[in-house]
Amino acid sequence: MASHGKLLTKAFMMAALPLALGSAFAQEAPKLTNDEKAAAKKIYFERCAGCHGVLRKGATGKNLEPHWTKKLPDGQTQEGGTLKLGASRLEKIISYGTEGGMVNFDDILSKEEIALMAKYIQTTPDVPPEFSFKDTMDSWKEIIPVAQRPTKQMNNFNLKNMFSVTLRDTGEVALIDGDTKEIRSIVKTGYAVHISRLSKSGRYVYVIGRDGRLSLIDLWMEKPAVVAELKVGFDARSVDTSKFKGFDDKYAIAGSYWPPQYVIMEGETLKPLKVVSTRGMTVDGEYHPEPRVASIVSSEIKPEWVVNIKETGQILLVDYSDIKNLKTTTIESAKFLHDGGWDASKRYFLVAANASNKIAAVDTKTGKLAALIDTAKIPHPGRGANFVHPKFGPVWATGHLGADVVTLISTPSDDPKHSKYKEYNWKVVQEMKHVPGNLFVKTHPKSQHFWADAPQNPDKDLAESVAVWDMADLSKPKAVLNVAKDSGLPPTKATKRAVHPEYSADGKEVWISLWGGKTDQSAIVVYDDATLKVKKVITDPKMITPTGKFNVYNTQHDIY
Ligand code: DHE
Repeated sequence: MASHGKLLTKAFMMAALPLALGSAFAQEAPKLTNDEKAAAKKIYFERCAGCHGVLRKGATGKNLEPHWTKKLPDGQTQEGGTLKLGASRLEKIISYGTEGGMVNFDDILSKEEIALMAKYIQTTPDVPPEFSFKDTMDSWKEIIPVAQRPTKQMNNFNLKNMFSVTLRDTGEVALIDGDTKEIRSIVKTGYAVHISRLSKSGRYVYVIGRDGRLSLIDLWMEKPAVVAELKVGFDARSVDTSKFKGFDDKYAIAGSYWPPQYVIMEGETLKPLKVVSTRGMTVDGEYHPEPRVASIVSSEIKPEWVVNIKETGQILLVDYSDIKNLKTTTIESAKFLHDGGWDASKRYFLVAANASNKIAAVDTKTGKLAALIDTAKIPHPGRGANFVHPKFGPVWATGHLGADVVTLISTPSDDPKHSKYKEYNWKVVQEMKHVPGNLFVKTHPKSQHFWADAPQNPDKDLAESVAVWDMADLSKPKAVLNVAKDSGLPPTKATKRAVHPEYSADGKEVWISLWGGKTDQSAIVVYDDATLKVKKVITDPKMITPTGKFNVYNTQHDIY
């Protein structure tokens, strides 16, 4: 009886605890009007949630729950550093960033917005609504049914060399002809559209927006347009199709940040088939309510997708051969999984556990973790880049947001002429000197060059430039190309970030986005890869905030 009583008391205390905490926070938290709260919520979703999570539990960015945001003494950051400037601590962090990798928002948000956000993050986060299978189904639009779509290519474009270009702030993609450099179509897609991926056939482009809207574009139409649409959640980043022989584009999968889940659908219509939650335990054995789906890639050696769960550090191999009886292998790696790409053999998928400063390599043949490699701070590979190092053999490269190097990791190879490099496998064999703030690296099997950007570097000149190495002799000084100057666009006070190098299908050109503000003139600068000279500057009033560019052939075949 006594123990029953104790249990009841404990149960009561457990139930009362959140209320007590809630009221303590409610007393201390700054008061916001409904309008202020709505405005702050919108800014938080658009600018902060990607790194800190909607529940503010932290990932690439720090935890922003009230127990942190209200507790730190003025002048101190969570990583123990100090801030020397005036004004309140949170406003300073938001304005000027921190040495821990938080970027500055003083050029994006007004002073009033910064003050509002400093108050907002001291309040208890709201839990957004869920998005059920029915919600997904209700959102589904088959704009042009398969039977009414063309049966052959109706335009005369060289589709292999078409680029799908993210126009970030207009929620559109521009389809640009790689041969003529003409914009063939501008297609409305989701809000702050994120990435494009190709069907195995190379006919369809799948575009995912940060609002969870997935758009399917048919490149065979006279003017390529959206033929189907689906909302997979409120916030999403990744998409791919089934690429194993016999399942070619039968299914597609899209991963959502909120709610934390993935949706499996029909590949050609986007009709949803299944929604799977990713909530669960982290690799440290703690329950996490918001484990977001980061990168997804399709294996060609098994009917499986590699689905990387950010906060838990679990890598899922989702077997789609029987959707009704879904089998999943859960591989423990490290927390904060983000972006990644294949090694040259396409057997191993290497993914950054960015805030853990590690790269995890999954062996998709055995379904096991092949290696967990320590790297410099905050690796950010995009999809990485593969080449044969003159001294260490096949390597996969990642850049870093938080360190001034590009890391080269030795990868296994079945080619007998590479057997002498076995001893280096899964080791960091070289760190090439670069600058912090790198997001994407790229090369091409037909190229001698290796490209890296630095759009998040606080220095304007560096953020507007890219670096190019000669892979035959990495000891040669790298070339630094100032893309903003090379573009010939009028100089602006705001930084025009040079971002995301992408090769043409033949590996002879490199396209770099010059990502200006929403009202600035932006451009894509096309370089001749052999001479490093500008070949063409693609600019147009409709080319607003271009960021990622996805060459059809290279994306379809995972060439990087
Ligand atoms: Fe991305 C890939 C998430 C901010 C441009 N980005 C990815 C992937 C993830 C991701 C999970 C891997 C997808 C895959 O392969 O399946 N990105 C996030 C974020 O959470 C983050 C940090 C913050 C946010 O709020 O979204 C973020 N990303 C950005 C940008 O600000 C970038 C630079 C500009 C933009 O357009 O938004 C940007 N992310 C990209 C690009 C890729 C990408 C171009 C694909 C790289 C590739 O070569 O495949």
